[in-house]
Amino acid sequence: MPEDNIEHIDFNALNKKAIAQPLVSHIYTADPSAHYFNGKIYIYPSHDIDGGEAFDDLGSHFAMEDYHVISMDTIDSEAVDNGLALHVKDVAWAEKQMWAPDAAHKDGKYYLFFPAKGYDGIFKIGVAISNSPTGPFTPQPEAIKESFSIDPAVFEDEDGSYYMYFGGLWGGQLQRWRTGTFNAQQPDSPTAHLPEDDEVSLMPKVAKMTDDLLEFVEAPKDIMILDENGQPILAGDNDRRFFEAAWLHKHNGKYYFSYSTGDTHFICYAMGDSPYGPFTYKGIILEPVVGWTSHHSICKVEEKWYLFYHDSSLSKGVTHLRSVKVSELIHDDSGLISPLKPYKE
Ligand code: FUB
Repeated sequence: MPEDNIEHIDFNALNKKAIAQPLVSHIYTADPSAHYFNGKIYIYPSHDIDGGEAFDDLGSHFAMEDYHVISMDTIDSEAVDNGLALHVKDVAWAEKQMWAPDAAHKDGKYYLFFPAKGYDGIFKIGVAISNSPTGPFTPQPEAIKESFSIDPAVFEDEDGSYYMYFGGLWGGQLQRWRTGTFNAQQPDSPTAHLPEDDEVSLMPKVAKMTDDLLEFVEAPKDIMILDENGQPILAGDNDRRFFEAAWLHKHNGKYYFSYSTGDTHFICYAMGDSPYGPFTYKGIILEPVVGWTSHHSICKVEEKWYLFYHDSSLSKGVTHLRSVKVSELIHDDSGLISPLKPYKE
């Protein structure tokens, strides 16, 4: 239910049919990266504001300036806003657009990974450190070397290795890096430099992280998303190709790479046997929500899995004013994920 039909939506009726309600309603939150650290749930969302920027397909209206961490003692308890965790004015290399972040915990320290646009108009990914999961976080003076684009998601594997997945099309600029350097031509076009429909789609990136989680060990690589015949998903396959919102979780020894299809508004997933892929497309996790974007995370809390996601129901459909929600996610006996409809029929 992207914004095309917003004027026809009865939001009171829709909210009654929603499978979940916003976790907090005093601020707008989006792009929730949820983690279970030391027996408590921590959600690292974007903090949506109306920054007064006009709507465009580069996402200029997503003018976020800071991050707040939301915590919950249990999945049913009240969600608490822990206040300012990091502001763009404290990040030397970043000018604006603090988009979807993630976090990791290692050796008693907490790491906040975040994309932002530098003063040159190019998205990079930064890291900030705290002794507390809720911050405040102290940013590194520079962005992670060889990082680019948006939507970092950091996965800790069972052997203690950490990997960052990232990338996003259109305003997320992934298509501008096809040759390995930033292509600044046609700066106002969200779709310039994309592959043709019959070419292989742009794939998300992965890089293993250094032991101190501050840099990449290796140059970022493509992770391949394949169809049921083992062929890479094509750029024109808009219902299945990667757009943004990378996430990785592991269940019963299998790696699940999930992502948003952007302009077709699905959260879907692909499965593989290695954190580097390849991953084979398996299906939809979440049908479209109200609002253009869909972005999620998947987190195990005790013995159950949960999907954290957002929609724009609280703002009555304003695309850049979103609210984080959570719903239980079921893996069936064969390991497949049961798709969720965000509003009951
Ligand atoms: O919140 C800004 C951007 O919108 C995120 O980085 C994307 O994933 C989309 O949700």
